[in-house]
Amino acid sequence: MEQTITEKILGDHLVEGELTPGEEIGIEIDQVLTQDTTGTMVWLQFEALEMDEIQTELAAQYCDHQTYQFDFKNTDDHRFLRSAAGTYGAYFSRPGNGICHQVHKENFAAPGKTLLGSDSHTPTPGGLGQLAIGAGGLDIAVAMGGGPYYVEMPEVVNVHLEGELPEWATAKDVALHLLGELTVKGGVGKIFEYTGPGAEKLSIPERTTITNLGTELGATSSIFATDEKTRDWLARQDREGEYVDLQPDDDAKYAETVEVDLNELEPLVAAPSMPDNVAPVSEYEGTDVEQVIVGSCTNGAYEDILPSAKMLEDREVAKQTEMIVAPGSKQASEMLAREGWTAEMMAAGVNFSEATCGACIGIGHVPASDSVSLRTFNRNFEGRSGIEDDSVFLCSPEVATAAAITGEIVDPRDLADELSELEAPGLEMGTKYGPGMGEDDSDIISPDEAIDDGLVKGPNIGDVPLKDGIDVDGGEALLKMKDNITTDHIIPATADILKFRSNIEKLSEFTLSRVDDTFAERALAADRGVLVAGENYGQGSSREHAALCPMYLGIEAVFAQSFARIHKANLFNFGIVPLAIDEETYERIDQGDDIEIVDDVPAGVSSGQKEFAVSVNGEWEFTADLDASERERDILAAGGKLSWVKRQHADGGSGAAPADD
Ligand code: MIC
Ligand code: SF4
Repeated sequence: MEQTITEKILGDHLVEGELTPGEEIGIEIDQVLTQDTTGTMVWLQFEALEMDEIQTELAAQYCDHQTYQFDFKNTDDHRFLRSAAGTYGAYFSRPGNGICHQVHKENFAAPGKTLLGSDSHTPTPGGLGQLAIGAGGLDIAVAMGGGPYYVEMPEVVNVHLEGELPEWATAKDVALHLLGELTVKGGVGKIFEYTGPGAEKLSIPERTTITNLGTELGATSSIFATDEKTRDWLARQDREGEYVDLQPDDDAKYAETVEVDLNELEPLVAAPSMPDNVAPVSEYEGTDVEQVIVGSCTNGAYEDILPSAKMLEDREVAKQTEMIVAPGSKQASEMLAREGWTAEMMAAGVNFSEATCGACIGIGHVPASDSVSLRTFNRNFEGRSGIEDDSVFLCSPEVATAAAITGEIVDPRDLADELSELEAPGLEMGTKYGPGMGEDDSDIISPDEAIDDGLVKGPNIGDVPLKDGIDVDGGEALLKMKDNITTDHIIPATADILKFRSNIEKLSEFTLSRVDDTFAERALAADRGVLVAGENYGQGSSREHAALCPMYLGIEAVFAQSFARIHKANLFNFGIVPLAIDEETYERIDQGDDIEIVDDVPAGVSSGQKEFAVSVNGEWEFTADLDASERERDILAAGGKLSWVKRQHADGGSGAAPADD
């Protein structure tokens, strides 16, 4: 049968199920990645599963989100992560070496392989033909132990690109255009496969910007075919041998096709505070800008920053504006520095940061109150920058730099008209990538180089809370929330809170504080309760803490109109029942209502019951749906995935070991 690229890679890795959209499949994972803010739980869970060695071909631990180490707790986390990587056999990328997606792309991403990562932007190396998926930490721990990864077989969508990007339009604008058209829910249950003559013209850094932003569409993953550009890019990283030719078959069947004519794209922005709030830059022209940041896992490559450097040559950052450049990796920083571009940018007034996520989640460079910040990042959820009423625009490095030069939002095409000598920088690939690559990289400690002296746990590294079985009958609707509640609302990632990622008891005090700062206290006092939400509950990051902390506070079920993919899996993994409700029911429920699930939930979960009768204040009833596979039901019945895997071990089952073909 004629196949898409996705079907080919999934077919090669399939250990359970069939490639029918909507059906659950189990796939073998070749590579895993984890980072500092989700990694501590991954390794604590790996330890709790009593694993002694990594079973995947490769595992890599990055220290990238909080590298400033403001607090010993962060430094303790990094030390623990290094000890875990050494103990169990993972590569360890030192703090400051760069953002996981960028560094993984440079060093390990390989076409045709599967990658599972405890970060939602794991699909980034899809631009190199790798099938990469983001998941919760517990799923990573199990995959690292050799267990298959289970996911609903997505629909494969063909994004057919025609034409060529005009001057000043960039790969970021391709992704923003799609977000504007399809919204942050548009990709749920889908993989986007980019094809057509327009796709062939894009370089690898441009492709990976697009696959990175596929996450904001809610997509399971995004992928490009491989070609000479892929081979050339791998060769630049000294990894040409890993090239694999990957093309969709001529008559491959896609669930739908989205056409994009690159010639028609123009510079765009995502206005505050959602990545799909997209408009042409010209709509906001003249808006004062106090801060500009270029970098992140979306636009942090050498090729993303070079246009900014070129635009700033012989120019200055406007006096009323601060410009920060935070490259995505040390490789990018080093290349810019060796070629003199860093000095040029510094002379123009740029504040150069180390290669870190930092500002993307409100760690450093928090915008001033009542100010506009333009960032080349992928998320502008309200409050994520570290200040509640923020006003963050997302855009390309070109649009960001044009604003830095003028101090206000300006269409770079208009600026070029005004400044006759300002030319569109276009794309220029680096000449020398390195110097350190792969195992020779001084900032990556290979499993062989590790000084393996067991796990080193500081006082902030807590235990993984375990739940045994489910005992769900409802409780007070402790919070009613709107559509598109992000995991940044559920567990913010700003510096003051992030340091408790390894200490669930403490972290849970901040649960849903961005929606209602009395929530955690009320939930603890109530002992048990439920949450109510609109569409796309839990969108955004993969952080399992957004399920773990509510579980710790006694949340038994979430009633929502729909759920984001990774978060729904995390709810199952921590024994919280995700129940779907319709809009009418959502409108009728009030915060504070007494929600009693009339049916016996443990029995219904185990017997495959799909609809559950629910009574509100003993006055009216509705039906809520449990859309779960048999495996997800077993996980719920066990009280969560950790207990489920442990039970399987005790029963002599396959546990985290791979299922037989
Ligand atoms: C994000 O961009 O929100 C993060 C921080 O990278 C998260 C991971 C986390 O919460 O630790 C993600 O995208 O999964
Ligand atoms: Fe880091 Fe931001 Fe990318 Fe998340 S989205 S991995 S915080 S740079």
